Amino acid sequence: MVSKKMVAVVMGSDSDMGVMQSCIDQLACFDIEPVVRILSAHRTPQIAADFAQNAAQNGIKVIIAAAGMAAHLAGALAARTTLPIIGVPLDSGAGLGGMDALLSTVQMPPGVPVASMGIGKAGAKNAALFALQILALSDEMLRKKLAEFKKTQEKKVIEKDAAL
Ligand code: RP5
Repeated sequence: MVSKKMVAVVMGSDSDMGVMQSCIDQLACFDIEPVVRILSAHRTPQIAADFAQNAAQNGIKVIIAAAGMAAHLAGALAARTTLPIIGVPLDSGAGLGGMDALLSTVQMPPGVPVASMGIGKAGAKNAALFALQILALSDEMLRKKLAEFKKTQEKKVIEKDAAL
């Protein structure tokens, strides 16, 4: 049985919330209310480290970590826990389109994996779905809900195609 606080959604700044709300909303569609925190690898390094170190014993199973610019948050958390870390690189408006954050998130050294999603809102939504898929490995009800989600998504595209 999935409990509501099994997923954490952390982000480097409150300015990231606009995009990360779509991750939180997607989790809510599956009755998951995540632990949401603003933690920064650079501005609050010790608090971020403590969060990662204590996450498993606090009942968290998956951590979604979003950040822009030199996005070290996902990697910094991954260094301190064996929980799966899903990274969401964000476009901070620095003129690089989020490529700065993408490379900072995805190019982890061997031994410290981060599952990086794509940049921005699509990545935020996919992070939620990926977290749900991890939880669904040990939750049959959740697996069924995810299968229904895919069917509904397929139906919507078919209807749009038919309406052309
Ligand atoms: C990153 O720097 C944050 O994740 C955010 O995307 C970016 C800019 O932060 P603010 O200056 O808006 O707080 O650490």
